[in-house]
Amino acid sequence: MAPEDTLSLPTLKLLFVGDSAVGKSSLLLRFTEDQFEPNLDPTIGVDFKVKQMVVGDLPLQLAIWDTAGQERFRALTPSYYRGAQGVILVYDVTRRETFGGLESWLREEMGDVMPTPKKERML
Ligand SMILES: Nc1nc2c(ncn2[C@@H]2O[C@H](COP(=O)(O)OP(=O)(O)O)[C@@H](O)[C@H]2O)c(=O)[nH]1
Ligand SMILES: [Mg+2]
Repeated sequence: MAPEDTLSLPTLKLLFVGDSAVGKSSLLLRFTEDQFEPNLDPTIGVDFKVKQMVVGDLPLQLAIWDTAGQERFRALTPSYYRGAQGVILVYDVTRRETFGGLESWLREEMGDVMPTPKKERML
């Protein structure tokens, strides 16, 4: 797809949310560039990465937002959540507490911005 064609694509904002070091930035890098960087700096999150997809017959653009270590302090800002169409909750299958932590991410952090989330289990 030529870059000028992507400007008019519907764009969905998705966010990664979850405890530190569960693999959010790695998932984003894998999904957008099909790469794995074993020594990814925990504080180097990007604002967002863009990926074009076709879902059914509909071409669209995903803007996927990542944190830059602020999750350590549970201090994601309203601008991070604002306008998001979806949230990807991430946990580490080898650390059970990171799964338990998702409940409080949903309730305490996102309760105000997304009062009635529609949950879709992906994995
Ligand atoms: N074994 C394993 N390690 C991973 C996987 N994904 C990420 N990691 C490692 O887990 C650590 C945290 O990953 P990172 O993407 O920085 O997590 P974030 O803090 O949630 O963004 C890094 O050392 C990664 O290399 C995975 O699927 N398997
Ligand atoms: Mg990260």
